[in-house]
Amino acid sequence: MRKYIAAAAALFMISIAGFAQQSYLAQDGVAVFIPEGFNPENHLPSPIFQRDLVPMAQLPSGWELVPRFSTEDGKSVMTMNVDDADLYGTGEVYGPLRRNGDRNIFWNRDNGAYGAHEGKMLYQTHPWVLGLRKDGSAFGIVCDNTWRSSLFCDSTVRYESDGPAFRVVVIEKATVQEVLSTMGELSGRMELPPLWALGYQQCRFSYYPDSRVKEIADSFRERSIPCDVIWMDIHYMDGYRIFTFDPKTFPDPKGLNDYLHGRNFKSVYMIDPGAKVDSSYFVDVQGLAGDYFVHDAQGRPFSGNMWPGLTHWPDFSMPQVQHWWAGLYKDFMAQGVDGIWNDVNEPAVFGGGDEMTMPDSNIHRGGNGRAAGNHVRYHNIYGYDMVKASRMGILAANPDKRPFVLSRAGFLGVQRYAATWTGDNFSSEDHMKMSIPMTLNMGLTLQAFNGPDIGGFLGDCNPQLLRMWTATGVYFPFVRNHSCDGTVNQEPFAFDAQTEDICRRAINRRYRLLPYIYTLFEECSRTALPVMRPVFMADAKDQALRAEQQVYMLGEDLLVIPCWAQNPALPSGKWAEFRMEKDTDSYQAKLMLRPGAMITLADVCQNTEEYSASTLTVVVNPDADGNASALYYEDSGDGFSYKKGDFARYRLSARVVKGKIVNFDMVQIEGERKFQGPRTVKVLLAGDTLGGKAKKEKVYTF
Ligand code: NBV
Repeated sequence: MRKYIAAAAALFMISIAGFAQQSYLAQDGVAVFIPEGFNPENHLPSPIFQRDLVPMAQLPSGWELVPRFSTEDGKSVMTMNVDDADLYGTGEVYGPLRRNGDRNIFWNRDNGAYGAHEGKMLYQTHPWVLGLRKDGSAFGIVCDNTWRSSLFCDSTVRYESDGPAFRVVVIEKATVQEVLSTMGELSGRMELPPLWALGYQQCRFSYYPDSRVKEIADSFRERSIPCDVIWMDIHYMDGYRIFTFDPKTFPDPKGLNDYLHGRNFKSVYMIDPGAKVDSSYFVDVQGLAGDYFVHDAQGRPFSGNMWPGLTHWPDFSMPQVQHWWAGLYKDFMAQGVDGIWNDVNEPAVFGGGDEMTMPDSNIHRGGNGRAAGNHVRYHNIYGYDMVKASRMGILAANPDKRPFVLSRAGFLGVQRYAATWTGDNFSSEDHMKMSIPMTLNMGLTLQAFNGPDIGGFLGDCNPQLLRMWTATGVYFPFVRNHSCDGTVNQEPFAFDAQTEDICRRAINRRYRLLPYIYTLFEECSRTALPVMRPVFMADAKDQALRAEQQVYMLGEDLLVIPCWAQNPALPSGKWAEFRMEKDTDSYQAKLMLRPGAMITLADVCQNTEEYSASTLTVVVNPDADGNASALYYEDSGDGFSYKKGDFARYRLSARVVKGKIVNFDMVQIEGERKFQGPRTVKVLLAGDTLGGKAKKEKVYTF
């Protein structure tokens, strides 16, 4: 750290009151601004950046975006003039895609139905603004600060913190894509998830006893509705004690997981952060013996109320607690558990004041270069630190498998450790529609792997809503239907036969699209480009696309237009509709393919264990010259051999002359994985309908 301060001082530049005391370039297009009074002990090492942002050079002259720092009413404030740029990102918030004129309050909060603070204070904190100028050039602003804070976006971006002076990092690039990939290099990207995590997932608070879990799983298979994962919410635990199973309702967890595995399902189990205060409970006993729990202002283990009653919360800021917590997963995962769901890790505390959390005066002791601090500093990274330890634990327990962790709370940088979902939404059309800008902005904040509770969590879903939401949501990165205790059942088969058919059709589409979606996830893990993207990314110069939030893109080739979208702004050019099935229904989204693109589909399967790439269907929309191309990625779907070359990236190319496919090729351009052929590839034009005998289909064998 000393090295860092000395080097920064050497590049001292601006001395005008209010502006940064020091500023420098850390790499091309990445500027760091350090205010007067900045004390690295209050902020570093940063949870956002993976490495020190040490000085490389002076800021180039004419550097446009410069923060102004001040102290107002005891708050540390940063303002920055961004003129008429359109603003995005800002993480998880209930509000429009285009963030101009809107605010975020950064204090991770349990916020059912987004009812408190008008949905501006949700479960996660991302002090990150992505800007797009009229000419298509772009920038990113990071306020490298964990303390309670707020953000207001307009022609001036204003960020206020309850903590001490913080540094600001500005990324300047020619495009949004470049800003995101630069930020991905600095902050880290989502790790490639296992293929099964991209399948359809079924959840409820809660499926219990274990016979009900089996019944749900069996229903999917009997009804031929594809599904990969069944989720276990808190009722599986023994009196809400984490890392235990209820002896009455889940007497044989290994047997249950074997049952699910036998039918090609995976299981994900909830683990909350709080441990029940109980002198005969091993987690509490170990936590007290090791002094692992968060302290109150008097230095005693803090206790408050949560599901199990009186509860202690691990102090995840401490390295020894990270290791202890990680170790708890060993025996748990050995029961055949496939994935972990870390909930209520804002942390939520029943009766914990207005914002339902711990007192500000609680103490987190830090370590590994992080100073001890109060809850105002550590609150927003509590969930982040928790899932970091969880990921470490499940990786240690199953070193040959890609970990899957879902977290409710998060902080910028958490994309390295966990996927997230958008918390406790409501079963309403409004929340269904709002899930699009929410998930898009999360993707523009590096948290690509996220999505809402499909069907809505709170309140009763109904057939109409489930049809629309499933048909809208199956293209999201994370696809899970989930609902609250006490609400009506909302599985795809919970209502009537028509609703079931519509949901099945939509979910079938998800499974057919897996080759394309998996290719996008792999791209995201290398480049940080989001899986689900706003349409303005198709054409950054087209101002009409800047606020469009009804329709969205999957990658850069596929446009999704939900059935309810009214007069959406669409990217120009000859995007071609392609029909996924002969007999369809009015709820399915309209899918359109970019000119010059092709999309790779698999046959419908019931789960990713059955997924096969030996028959692919490639849909082509040629450009004006008759050409189309695409990349397609495959690997073993789990494990880490892909990091050692066991993958294959193919370049697909096609040529269309006078409406006929005259040439198609599939060439491996990277990786050592060889497909155990032969592989059949059906190639057809976007105008043809899949599922029937396509008129102009050609079949190739590789
Ligand atoms: O564990 C129960 C729920 C869970 O189903 C939901 O998804 C979380 O967001 N959990 C919150 C605890 C409180 C729910 C009222």
